[in-house]
Amino acid sequence: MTLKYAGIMVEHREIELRNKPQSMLRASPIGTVPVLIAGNLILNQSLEIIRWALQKSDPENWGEIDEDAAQIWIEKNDGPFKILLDQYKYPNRHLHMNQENVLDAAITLMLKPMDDVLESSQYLLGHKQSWLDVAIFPFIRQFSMVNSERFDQLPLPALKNWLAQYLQSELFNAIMFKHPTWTE
Ligand SMILES: N[C@@H](CCC(=O)N[C@@H](CS)C(=O)NCC(=O)O)C(=O)O
Repeated sequence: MTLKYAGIMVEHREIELRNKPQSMLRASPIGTVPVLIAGNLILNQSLEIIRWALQKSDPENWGEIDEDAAQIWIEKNDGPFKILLDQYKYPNRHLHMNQENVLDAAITLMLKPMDDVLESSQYLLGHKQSWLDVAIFPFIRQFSMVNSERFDQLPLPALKNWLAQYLQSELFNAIMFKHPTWTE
């Protein structure tokens, strides 16, 4: 979404995680996606890609934010919330976990604090959207999709509005479509 926002053209190579192309592993041996290759530069962390794109072009100042506040959300998201998201998404891999307990933990850790913030400001860091909203949105989207009926019942109106706004956004819909798998 940030690449699109910044107007950066990329050749998108969709891969299968079970069948990673050698050229991808040569460029980025850690084998995670996304990977961005721009000449000699290879970035394999989403946040690095976001920052790189914003350095090139940031028409609505997504990068003008309180970095410390953003970092607190990112650490919570990428750390404990990601663990809960995986437990919630893949209950078969976590047979000892109870789904409702995982949901409760995710609400307490992340979803309710986000709802509280979004109750008083339209975006996570105030009245203006920033890269932070766009970075965290896909994780909340994934969480909401695990059991959408259950998610709909949760008393988190501001979070749901924020999520719906991104789901309906031109930006998301411009990039979210199925790409054919790229082959070497
Ligand atoms: N910190 C990395 C995490 C990337 C990551 O873990 N990506 C997952 C997919 S969402 C992946 O590629 N996993 C490797 C695999 O499943 O083989 C980032 O922010 O880009």
